[in-house]
Amino acid sequence: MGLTMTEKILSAHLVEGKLERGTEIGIRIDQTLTQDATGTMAYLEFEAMGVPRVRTERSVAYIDHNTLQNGFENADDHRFIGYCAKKHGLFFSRPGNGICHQVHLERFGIPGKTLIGSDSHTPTGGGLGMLAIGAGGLDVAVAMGGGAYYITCPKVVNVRLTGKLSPWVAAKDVILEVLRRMSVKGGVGKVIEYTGEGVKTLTVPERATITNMGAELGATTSVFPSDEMTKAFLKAQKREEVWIPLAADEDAVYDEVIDIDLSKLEPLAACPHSPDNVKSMSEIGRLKIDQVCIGSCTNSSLLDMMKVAYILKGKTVHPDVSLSIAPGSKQVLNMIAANGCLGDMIDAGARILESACGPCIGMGQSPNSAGISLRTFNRNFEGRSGTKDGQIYLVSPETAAASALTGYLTDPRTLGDMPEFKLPEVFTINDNMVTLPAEEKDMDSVEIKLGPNIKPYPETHPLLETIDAPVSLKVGDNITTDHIMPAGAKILPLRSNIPKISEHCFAVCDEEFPKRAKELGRSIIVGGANYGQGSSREHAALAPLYLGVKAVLVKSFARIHRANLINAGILPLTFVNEADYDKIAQGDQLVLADVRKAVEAGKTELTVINKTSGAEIPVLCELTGRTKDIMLAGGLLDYTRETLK
Ligand code: MIC
Ligand code: SF4
Repeated sequence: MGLTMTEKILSAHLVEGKLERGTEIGIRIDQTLTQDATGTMAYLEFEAMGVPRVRTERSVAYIDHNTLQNGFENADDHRFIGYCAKKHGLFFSRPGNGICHQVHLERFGIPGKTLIGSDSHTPTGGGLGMLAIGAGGLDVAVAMGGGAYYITCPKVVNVRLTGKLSPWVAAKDVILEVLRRMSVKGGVGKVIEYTGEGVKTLTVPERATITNMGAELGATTSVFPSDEMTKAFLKAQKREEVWIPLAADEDAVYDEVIDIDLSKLEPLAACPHSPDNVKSMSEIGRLKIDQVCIGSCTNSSLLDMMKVAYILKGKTVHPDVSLSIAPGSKQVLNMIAANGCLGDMIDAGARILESACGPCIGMGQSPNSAGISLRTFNRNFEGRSGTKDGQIYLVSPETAAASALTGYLTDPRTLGDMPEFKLPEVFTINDNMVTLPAEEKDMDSVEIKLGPNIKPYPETHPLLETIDAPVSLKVGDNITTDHIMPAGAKILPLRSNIPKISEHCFAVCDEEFPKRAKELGRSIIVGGANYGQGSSREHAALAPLYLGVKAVLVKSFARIHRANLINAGILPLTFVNEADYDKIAQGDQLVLADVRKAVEAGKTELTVINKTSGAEIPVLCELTGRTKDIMLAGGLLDYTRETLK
């Protein structure tokens, strides 16, 4: 029986378990990446494990998220991460060098390798034929220390591409089409593999746009073959020697097949407030806009910037629109400065931002009240832009640029003939903003400075004998980690300070939650389907841990968040019957009697007694041998400290 690309990479890296769908497997990790918003915690955790140097082939620490230095906090974090990198053997990508995923694709990614990153868009590397997975900071810290990374052996979905994109239709429209068909929870437990003749027509940055936004499907990751196009990209990055071919076998067996004819696609937009709320331009109709933001790890490559500059050249941004552009990396910025594209953007009235995440994570450029903003980003969750009632539409750079000129959502196909945009044969290469680690013999002399805002990992507790606690919060379906632990310019500087950031936990849903949870001491959260979708931020588990949350009972979980809860020692439970969700109200007192004994004994079906209503509710507590031990120990940190020594 033939193998999928996923199975080929997984089997070459398998260290525990068998490649049987749905079972837990451990894989060896070749590369890791961190960014600053999740990085300080990850390095505190790494230091707590007591491993002196990273044990991966390549680990890179990036600074790209918290770049608005509106106070000392972010700068202190940057300095802390820089020194950790130097001491512990990591490459350090300094602020200004670009967004982690864009830079990693350009300078570090290698086909056939495994990569985990403390950022949910790490699957961008799938555009190069890597198996690149987003994870919580603690999982990344363990992998840096040489530990395996554990996932549920995924199902594999084959997206077969035929044809070729029509002029002005973009890679973004491909992934929006996949999201329209599969939804934000359609990818949970699956890897999405792209194959077919249509693959050959897509460049590596276009493939990366597609794999990047596979995160919005809830997928474990997405992967493209490594072919001649991949080789040409690596050659242009002067890294041809790392190329290897990768393709699925002809007789590979897939769990699901989706066919997409690229030539039939049209420009699409994800409407507020979910990346799968996808509509065509005609379905949306006439839409007056206030803002356009171009950039983010999804759409900030050189090719994207060249298309945008071509559309803007010689024109002026509509008087009612604010247009901002953030090129994805120093390499991109350098090259558009040299080839005249940057001048065309400035000339048209674009507000040029530094090469960083910026508005994508609410670090500036929040739209006006109820403002309509078109963005080339990957997430349009409510409030994420920094404006609570902002209306965010996700579109391609082509649609964004065309609309910035007219002041209305505009189908870029109205722009007329499209010239051929080609990737350069050689990119401008200057890695001077990547600092190399100290040599091992010098590492002891590197002193790590902690700023006053950097606080230790919160106190953990072994699993209780019995959980007898009230429901401190009940929420609905599709709760994102942006609801649980909001980001934005005001809150992000607190990422290294769990007690302080906890004060903002669930602020989007219920501002009273942190105070209430603290007063209750111990409590339980109840939620709906796809709970914890979105980012990898472990803060969405660490803040509840700090606030005394002992268990989270929901209809279903998103993959990374569930893992983060276990890592933090919070019990993840799901309803056996989804209808039982209605049998619990906020404030009810729930009891899980002798839960520790049950978990120790490997029982997966438990009973929650609702003391307030008297209802008996069957719930699932699906832990494997390893996750069971982690839960019993009170989290991954304590568990690992012992096992890595
Ligand atoms: C995001 O896009 O939500 C982030 C900010 O990059 C997060 C990581 C974080 O919260 O720091 C992610 O995608 O994992
Ligand atoms: Fe940064 Fe946005 Fe990408 Fe997250 S999605 S890594 S915030 S650019």
